[in-house]
Amino acid sequence: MEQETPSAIDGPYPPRWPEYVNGGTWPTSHVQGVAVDHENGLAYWSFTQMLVKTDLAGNVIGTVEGITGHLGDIDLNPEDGRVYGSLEYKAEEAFYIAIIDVAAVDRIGMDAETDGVLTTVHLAEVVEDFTADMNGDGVFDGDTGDTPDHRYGCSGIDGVSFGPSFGARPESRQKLMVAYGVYANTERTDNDHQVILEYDIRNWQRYERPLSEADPHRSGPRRVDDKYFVHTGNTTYGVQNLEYDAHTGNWMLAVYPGTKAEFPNYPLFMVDGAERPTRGEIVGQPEYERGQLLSLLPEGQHDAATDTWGWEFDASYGLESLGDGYYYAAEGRSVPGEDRPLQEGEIHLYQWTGRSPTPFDRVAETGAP
Ligand SMILES: [Ca+2]
Ligand SMILES: [Ca+2]
Ligand SMILES: [Ca+2]
Repeated sequence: MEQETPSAIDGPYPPRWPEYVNGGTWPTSHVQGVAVDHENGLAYWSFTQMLVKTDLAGNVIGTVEGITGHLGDIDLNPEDGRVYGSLEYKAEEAFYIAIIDVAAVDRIGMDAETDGVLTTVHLAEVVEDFTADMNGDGVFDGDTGDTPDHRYGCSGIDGVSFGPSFGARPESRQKLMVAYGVYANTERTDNDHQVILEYDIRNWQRYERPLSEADPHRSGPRRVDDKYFVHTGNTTYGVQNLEYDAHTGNWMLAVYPGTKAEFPNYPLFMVDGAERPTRGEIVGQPEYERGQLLSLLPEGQHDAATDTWGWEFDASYGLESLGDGYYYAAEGRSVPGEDRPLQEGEIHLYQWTGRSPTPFDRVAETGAP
């Protein structure tokens, strides 16, 4: 009989993924996203102002620090081995995809601007929607949800994931999908969609520039390759984690639940990746508008009044599909530090069940903690 070897890391059973990985405690905001390098047994953690690289035992290999903006969700691009994450500078009206050459991250305390491991590509589409003066009073109200401004309620960007274009075959060219943040606001009807931008990044090298927080650059694609809308009801800051799951073929959208009483306000939504977008009305806009619409996977829980499908599972701090129906979901918390509270991040292993209302089972942890 053949023996399982430890290198069979993605074997279906028993799982070779550690049930638990600790990403450390850091003087930052909470963990925003996690990406795992399947081949090399590495994990990357976005801690809002810092990127942390660990092995799957939780040993810290290096960090990229000094980010004053908001580093959100991240994903690993299997084509070039680099980590791509959303990076916001709202006051400067600058929105980037940060691209981190993680192979070169080999020590704690590397600088995001000066150590040559991080480049940025600016997304003009986000600026247009974020800064839209929707009530036409000649004033853009800035970084607040308490306004009719910001088209679709756009607060910036957070969830990112590589995956096939919606309706395309799973093995087709991988696109970078970037989801909007959306302010919570119960007073308007034009903020009930998740908005996802699609980019083909094959030619992005010409746009990449070092990060300069003092002098934010605008180098990036002028136009988005495609733009999609998913009617979920308003959420609190939009898609926190976006993840394409090759095992089910679904796109997973983890959110902080919305606050509109008329919606079910689920924390997790799914879109069937095999389904083609349809062109139709983006409902609720101040003026009639059409766009590429995605529909929610008709599984899990259903709210008949709003025809909304969704699931019970909190993956707002991180969700990584490992393949073969295994996933890591992140948790984070404030812990006391010497001078100030620190943020601890960790990931736990889950297995797909597809059951409603919670489609994942946590894989039992054999050891501590
Ligand atoms: Ca205005
Ligand atoms: Ca986030
Ligand atoms: Ca992601």
